[in-house]
Amino acid sequence: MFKNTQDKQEAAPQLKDDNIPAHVAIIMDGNGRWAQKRHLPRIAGHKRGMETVKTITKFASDLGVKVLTLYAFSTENWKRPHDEVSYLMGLPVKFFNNFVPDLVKNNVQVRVMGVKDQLPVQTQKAVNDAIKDTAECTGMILNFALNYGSRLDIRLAVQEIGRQVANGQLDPEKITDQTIDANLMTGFLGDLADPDLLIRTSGEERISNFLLWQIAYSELVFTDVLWPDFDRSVFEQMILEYQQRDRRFGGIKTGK
Ligand code: V07
Repeated sequence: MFKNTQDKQEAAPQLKDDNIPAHVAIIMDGNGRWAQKRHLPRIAGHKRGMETVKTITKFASDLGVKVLTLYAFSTENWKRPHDEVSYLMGLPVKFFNNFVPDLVKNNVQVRVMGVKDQLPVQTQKAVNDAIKDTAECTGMILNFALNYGSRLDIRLAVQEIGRQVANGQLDPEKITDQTIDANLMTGFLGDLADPDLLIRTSGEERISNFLLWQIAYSELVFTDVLWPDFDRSVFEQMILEYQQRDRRFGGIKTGK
């Protein structure tokens, strides 16, 4: 009913804790716009955006979200100005230095999906260290999509399946949705691979090559709030919106 969730902020939301989306994916848009509005360089927005990652990670984990997938850098983002790209590539390093001890305290496990070998070596190291240092954590998975694109994800899966068919290891007639699920970059998430809720901030209402296969039945929720301004109360509003939707997966209501 309300598109702009800010309209609803005065009413204290009543979140139902038995219907928290297990997998939430977020397109963290609006960092550059947030900075430009303040006559700051775009990178100042990315810096603030990383603070938001910290707040929202803690909040999602406290709510009982099991997987939080964040679109940190797309395969198209290399087209941005060189200085911006190099600043962005430094963020996983900053993240590792400043946030990882807190994640361990909160039992949050870091995972990264995307093509890692095209990243600068220091970025790769920070990513691998964050994964390694949180590997024993058993709580929420904080899954960064980094140098990720969904068509690339699908193409790589098709190539792998094609190789198995060509080897004679796989009968093409036996290819199922599960075969495809298992070969996508979200395969390690098993039953949790498909987001229940996809959020995009900053007023754009596009998917922009994010998780195309995986969002087949996701609830899509958009907000005008820019990512650096996104906070607990906005996130709560988005989950409330999710809880008010009637999820049917193409069938009819099952009484849940
Ligand atoms: C990035 C901060 C959030 C706003 C959106 C874009 C900028 C966290 C990471 C990250 C990625 C992998 C990892 C640890 C941290 C990150 C990039 C940009 C490129 F293992 N935030 N963040 N990476 N932004």
